[in-house]
Amino acid sequence: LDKFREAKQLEIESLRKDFAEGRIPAAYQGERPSFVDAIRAKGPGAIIAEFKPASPSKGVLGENLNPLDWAETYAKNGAAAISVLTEHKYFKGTPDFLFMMNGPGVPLLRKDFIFDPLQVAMTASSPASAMLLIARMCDDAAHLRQLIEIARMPGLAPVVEIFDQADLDMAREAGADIIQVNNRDLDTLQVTLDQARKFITQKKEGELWICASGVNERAEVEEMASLGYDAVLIGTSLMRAENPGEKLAELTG
Ligand code: IGP
Repeated sequence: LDKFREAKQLEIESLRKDFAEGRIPAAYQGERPSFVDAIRAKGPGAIIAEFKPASPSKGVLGENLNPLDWAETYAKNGAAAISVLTEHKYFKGTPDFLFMMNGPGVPLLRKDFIFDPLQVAMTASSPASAMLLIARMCDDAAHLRQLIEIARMPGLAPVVEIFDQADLDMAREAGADIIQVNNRDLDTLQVTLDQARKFITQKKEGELWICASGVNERAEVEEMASLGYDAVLIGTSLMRAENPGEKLAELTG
């Protein structure tokens, strides 16, 4: 995770400078459709469809992609929410995607490496409904709690990603209520759905759980739904599909 952290340093420094000099972006004034309600409305195994032009594990996934076209395709074919990569160096994303993909009205989840309160505050100036916070990028539970609380102020849903038991314990201690189990080890890039199978046994009443990474087929979505996952987040297999709309419809069931 260190390389991802490092990729954000310049951006954080420039945010600091902007804030220090009074260039504080206004909060987004439009509607933020509820991320949690949209997932609950689709029932267990709702699909969060991800848009990313590239990834560290698979390299470039597409050239000159039109973010709005993808958002419309995802909206039309049953996505409960759309995950949008805004990280530039490894995923070829930009925060502009959040504005470009806002049209269809499906809640947007900002996917990036966010561990500084200013990055959280900045997200409030975009139309995102939710944002990813990776537990282990934080120094401790108090740090994570601070990010969670800043996210909630303008109505953004904080999604806390975990890889192991210590992460889950930290997420709970920090007051997280949306837990995302990442099946991909971000250091080795190895994927196993056993991660998702193992942790879901600890789901508590009132929490929303998301299974992320390595899901390719409808049967896997059904298994995750039956285990208790409220949503399954799918990126690569949609980005690489011959016909992403058809693939999403098939995954949605
Ligand atoms: C998507 P996949 O295997 O469907 O492409 O996985 C998603 O889980 C992944 O993009 C992701 C991610 C992240 C990206 C999960 N957590 C944290 C960046 C940062």
